[in-house]
Amino acid sequence: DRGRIACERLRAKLATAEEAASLITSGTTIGMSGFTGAGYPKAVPLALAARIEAAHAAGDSFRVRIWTGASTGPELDGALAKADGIEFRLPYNSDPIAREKINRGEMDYFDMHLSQVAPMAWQGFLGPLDTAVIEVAGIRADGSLIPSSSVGNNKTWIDQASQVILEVNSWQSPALEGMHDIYYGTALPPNRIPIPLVRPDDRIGETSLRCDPEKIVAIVETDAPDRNLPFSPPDATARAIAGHLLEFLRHEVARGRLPPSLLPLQSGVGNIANAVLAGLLDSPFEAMTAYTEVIQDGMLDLLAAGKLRMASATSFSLSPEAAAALNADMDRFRNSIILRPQEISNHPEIIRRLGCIAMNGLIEADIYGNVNSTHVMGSRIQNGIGGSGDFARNAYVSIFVTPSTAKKGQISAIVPMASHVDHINQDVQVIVTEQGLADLRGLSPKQRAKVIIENCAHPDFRPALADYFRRAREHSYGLQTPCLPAEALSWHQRYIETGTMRF
Ligand code: 0RQ
Repeated sequence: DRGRIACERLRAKLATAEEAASLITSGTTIGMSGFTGAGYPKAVPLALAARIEAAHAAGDSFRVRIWTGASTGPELDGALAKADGIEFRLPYNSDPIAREKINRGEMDYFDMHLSQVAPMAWQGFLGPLDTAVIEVAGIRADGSLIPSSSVGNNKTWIDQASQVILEVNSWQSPALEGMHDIYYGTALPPNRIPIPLVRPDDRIGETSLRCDPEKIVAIVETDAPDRNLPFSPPDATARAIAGHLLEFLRHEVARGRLPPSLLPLQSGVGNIANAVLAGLLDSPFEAMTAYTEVIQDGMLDLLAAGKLRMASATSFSLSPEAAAALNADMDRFRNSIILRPQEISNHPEIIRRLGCIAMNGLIEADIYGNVNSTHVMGSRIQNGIGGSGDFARNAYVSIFVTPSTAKKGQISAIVPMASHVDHINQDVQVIVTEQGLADLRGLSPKQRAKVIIENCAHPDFRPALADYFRRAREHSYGLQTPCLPAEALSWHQRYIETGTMRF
């Protein structure tokens, strides 16, 4: 598609994916585009993986360090992990092959707050960045870049890398142009100034990415879809969770603690988050807004129905059907969607100012409301903290949603003590399971435990939790947050040894 590269001078840099990959050397650091399966490069990482496999077959070592926005797709994390080509990865991964390598101890992974990636790169804490590999939807005549279906850390990677490789993907809708808002006003302390965003629909930047043409070493044309995973339709558990949450929001509006159009919504990824959004379709709330990280199917439905006035995010995360529908109808959504760099979509200052309603998933919560979002049995990484910490700590109200059990009922999501903590109890104000909702605001640890056990725990595990809590109150060393250290993690040990937390 010649029309995608309007800058004549840059057309001279057209190359194959193999030629582009040959410019990347072992031991270097690559900043790639990509966020929740959207806007990641699809050809160069595959060619790089083939190059790495060939090097390994010849007995040579070849591994690279990969930074991204968040999760990507099988052509990037999957292919490079399979080739054993990733030495170090940040800041978020959900690829199953990479997850396996990490949990086998064969790949180092720095799982970090998504808002902090770009600032830390600028602060120099992450080391130098050699190459940026960035997917774009097109190149304008002046050489500026039209971002694709995610923004992530692309601005920072392009600014920081010594060389830039671009993938121009003609699968991405040309109507994406104008949807993005790239803010160039960030600075390092002591020169940082307030970010001038006071409403979720404020535009504070530019619609394209700046890029020094001298740094561009190759441009590869592609025509491949984003990795879009289907959502399963909400099951009874997801619908029950959504029901409790919507009742809570209605109650907060009735009490005057939330306005009738709510406050900007943040919704995590996954089926339950999507079910909550589906529930909002039939809710009484009108003219809602979203200031969030990803736009999933449920958000598009809310926009299409006019219930959601606008949504600000850094990326799409859509099912194949929703992605096709969006691409066919992008013009309609262009004025109601803004895609921003992730340091802005997830910025603590803005989240606190706007008063977001944060809704995220969890792996387990303990009876005091400390939340583990990342590690199964305290040691096996699932995905990463992602943006949940950015939003949970700074939200107007921080909500966590989860089924009360996992692994066909063998695991309780409510445990005596979390085996790993991502969100301390002070950052967790509401917990919702299909059993019910625990409103923890203003409660002491012992009051929190009572409400969580009674409202959220599964009936099969509730008596054992209540028994633990009763004995802890009798025998604990201190009584602020009663705990029996030797027993507190025994539920996890039992699961590791027997395959069930049940007694
Ligand atoms: O694994 O499919 O192998 O069985 O975790 O669990 O119930 O499908 O729930 O998709 O909402 O994910 C916390 C992982 C929940 C997610 C987490 C296993 C379970 C299954 C998924 P299987 P579900 P969800 C903005 C916000 C951190 C990042 C974040 C997450 C798999 O929400 O990654 O919040 N959050 N970002 O079986 C053992 C338990 C378990 C368990 C769940 N207690 N023990 N396994 N699982 N609970 C978005 C971004 O930042 C990009």
